[in-house]
Amino acid sequence: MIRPRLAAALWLLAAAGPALAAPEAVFEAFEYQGADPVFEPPPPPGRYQNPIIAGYHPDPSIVRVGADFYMVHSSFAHFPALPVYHSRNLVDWRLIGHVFDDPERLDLAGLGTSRGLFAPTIRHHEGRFYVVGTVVDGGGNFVVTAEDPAGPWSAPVWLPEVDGIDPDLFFDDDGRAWLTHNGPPPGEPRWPTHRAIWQWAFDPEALRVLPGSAELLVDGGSRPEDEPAWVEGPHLYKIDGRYYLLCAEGGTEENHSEVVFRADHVRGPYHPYPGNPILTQRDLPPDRPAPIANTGHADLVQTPAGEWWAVFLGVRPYDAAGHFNTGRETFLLPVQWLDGWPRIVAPATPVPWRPPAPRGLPATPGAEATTGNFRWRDDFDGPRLSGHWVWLRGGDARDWARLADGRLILRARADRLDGRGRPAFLGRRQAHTRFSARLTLRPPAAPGLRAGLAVYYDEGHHDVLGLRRLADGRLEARLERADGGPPRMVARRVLAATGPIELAVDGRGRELAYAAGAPGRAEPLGAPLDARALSTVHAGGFVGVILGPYAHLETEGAP
Ligand code: 6LW
Repeated sequence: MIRPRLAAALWLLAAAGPALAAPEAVFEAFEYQGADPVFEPPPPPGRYQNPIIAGYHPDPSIVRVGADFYMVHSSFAHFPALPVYHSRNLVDWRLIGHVFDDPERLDLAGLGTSRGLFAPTIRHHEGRFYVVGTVVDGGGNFVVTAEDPAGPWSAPVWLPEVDGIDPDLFFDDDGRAWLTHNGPPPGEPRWPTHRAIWQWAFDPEALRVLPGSAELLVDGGSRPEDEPAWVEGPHLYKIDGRYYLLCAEGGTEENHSEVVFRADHVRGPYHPYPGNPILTQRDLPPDRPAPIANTGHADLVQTPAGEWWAVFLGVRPYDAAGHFNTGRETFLLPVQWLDGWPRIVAPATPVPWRPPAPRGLPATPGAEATTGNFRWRDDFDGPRLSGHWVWLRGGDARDWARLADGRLILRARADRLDGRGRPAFLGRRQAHTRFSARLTLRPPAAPGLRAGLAVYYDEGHHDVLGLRRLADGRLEARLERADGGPPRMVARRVLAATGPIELAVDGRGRELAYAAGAPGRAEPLGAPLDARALSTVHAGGFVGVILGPYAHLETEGAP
């Protein structure tokens, strides 16, 4: 007989919650295979494939140090945050780390998926790497430094004086440094999307801006009389004795573009290039075949041989209405110089899919397949999680995820994908419009455990193909979709299999087809779903789809 006190203590222990008692889901492998027709066959020798990084990697910023190129990207509420890539030849890349991988140093709790880390800039000066960026709806603008861009990076130093987003750092040859960023215009905005570019003197030792040093560089954009939208994403360079200021303009959708200004002095006045924009695809018909669209937000880099190249973001829509689920990706093109002005793409000219590669550059050691129809498989047998897995809103994934004996074990959490918490979910980026992903897992046994595959755009837009035990012990596969509201059941089936189960999703442009069953014998679950529900055009925001294993602790009465 249990004495009342002990019984009460046991009850308290149980009621203390899921953290103690939460069941675990066991995943054996995840395999992803791209199948986009534009990537077939692979490019001929001497040419490279655009995008250079396929799948959501927007707002690229690039720096060269000696023979090495480093690139960073926005990552919003995904964590680890701000991926860092390395290359020697600009076309082959390897993920070497993240600017933020310590959950103690970045608070993303409660943020919308498309808030958090916007547009960083990476620069190098006297042996130190600097990244400046913005945590939107969080700490605002910050600077971090590192000796090695693979990390460790310092704790962020916040720049409370700096309003707005998209900070850039520029080290002049006279030893002075400047922080240039997007902010509100002086006075009342004259049109709803009226923004400005501001500049502060920056102290690279104290890591702060000089109080009172802010000056206005650009008010409104390249042709203010046209009321351009969202001048932002500034990057400043000194080339042949003159200052060049590149900015994104037009908004990050179909009117996106890049414009350039030039000045004889770092503080201006900055004059717009009469031939602006220097990059856009908005002047092309939306129903052109295999479009690359929404291009803008560029950063320039010079090779050791003196050639200039631009990295920028673009998207690959799968229909004439501009839908894409792969987010904004990173593209590369050479810069042409015309009368002392840089140009990335001539007017009304499509961004080429396979341009000639930069010449004379060495191979990238350990290069990964970051474009083309790559296959990516994780058997969960490494010592730690691959850096290509991300989770939502920071925190330490070791609280709920671990690797053991070649398996990934997720401790189920009550946090749901349609909330603003930290669900037990690991996602990798969807890098193709046509793709196939397969997740193998053990059938869950514990009551209340739902384990499966999530295809996630944001808290309002995602699919979950999950397994759970019914009260009678049978195993059910159930497909749910959230499209602007709580998730709704789309299809379900009782599975006869007793061993491991394969959950599959096949992307086919506008369709997402789900299947479940014994490995290699998964059968369709319901009719294919409309992929557009998980697109940026439909859902809004700045991210792309990520997909992978998910474990949820269902509470009484949950759908
Ligand atoms: C980024 C801005 C932009 O801060 O989109 O395309 C915003 N340009 O510069 C979010 O990525």
